[in-house]
Amino acid sequence: MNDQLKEFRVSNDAMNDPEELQRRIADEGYLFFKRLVNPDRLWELRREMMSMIQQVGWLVAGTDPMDGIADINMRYTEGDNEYSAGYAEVYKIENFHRAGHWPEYLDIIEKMVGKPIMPHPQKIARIWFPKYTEHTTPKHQDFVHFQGSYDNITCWAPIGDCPIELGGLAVIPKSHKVDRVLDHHFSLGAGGLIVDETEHEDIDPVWYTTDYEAGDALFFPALTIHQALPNYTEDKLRLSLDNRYMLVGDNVAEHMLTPHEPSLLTWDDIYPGWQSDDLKYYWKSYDNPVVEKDLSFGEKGRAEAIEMARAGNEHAIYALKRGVKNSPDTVAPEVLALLDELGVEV
Ligand SMILES: O=C(O)CCC(=O)C(=O)O
Ligand SMILES: [Fe+2]
Repeated sequence: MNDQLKEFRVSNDAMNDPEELQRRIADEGYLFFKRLVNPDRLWELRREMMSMIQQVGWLVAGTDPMDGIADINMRYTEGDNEYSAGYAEVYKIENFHRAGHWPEYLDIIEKMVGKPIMPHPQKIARIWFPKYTEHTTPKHQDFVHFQGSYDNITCWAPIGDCPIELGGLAVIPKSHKVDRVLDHHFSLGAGGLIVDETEHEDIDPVWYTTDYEAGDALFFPALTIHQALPNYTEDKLRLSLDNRYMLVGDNVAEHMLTPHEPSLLTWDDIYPGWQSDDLKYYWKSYDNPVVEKDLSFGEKGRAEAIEMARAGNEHAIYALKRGVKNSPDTVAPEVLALLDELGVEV
């Protein structure tokens, strides 16, 4: 393990002790379990998802999809139209959505929160290309993206093994104790927002992670600071799940009732190939209050990107160019004028 990274505490010893789990997550701001789910189920899901990823052309043809050998001429990420095209095919896979409802996850989350929960309809898969590290998910608190309630729980799980060099998730224990949403700033990485934990004296900026194995799962509440580690492998894709769970009766932000945005899909695009109906629109039988998405976090990041681009920041210029390329119809005239002024070809 990298010198600066510490190893997670494993909480399997407390799996059947809800009070102890509640104490630990309240104190540490995360819970990590080894082999919470039978690894075979993850390997099966990996086969299905990686086979699709190979079909969309992102894995080297003729290699075993289980090895996840990326064609690195095709490095795409969230925000690229090319990413959306491939991700949409993966996003339609029924078993990928079903994984967010596996009883192993639901049972342990109910124990750690001590109340009934509902999985958010918006499931997320991360398909991370090697050596594309400028786009890695930066340090953040999930609330800025998923909103609704501080009590939401994120579950992050690799689909297969995920040693540190493949870029798994790392957290700062106890960082949730800041008990507020910290200022986030523009970042080129996934989600587009980064927090600087060193600006806050009440946070001890020590990062914890592990060499994840198939079946392992990490859980944390919406204020815990975390990031993905860079995928430094030569040629391997990192494939993982990140799903969110809410207390029944809590607020849910409206965008969490829709498919993950980079897929550019609606539920009606997703459902036709499914074998079973039980998960289709399942959330409609709950009456959780739906609240509007707070756009201020993203708007602040975009405003900063414009300022930083004006000052010559390469990441900000890249992000603005990407916006123009992928959503030419919605791009602000101010952005076009700025890129023109900077002499940037789009
Ligand atoms: O896997 C990633 O790159 C980001 C995941 C993340 O931020 C999360 O699970 O909340
Ligand atoms: Fe996150």
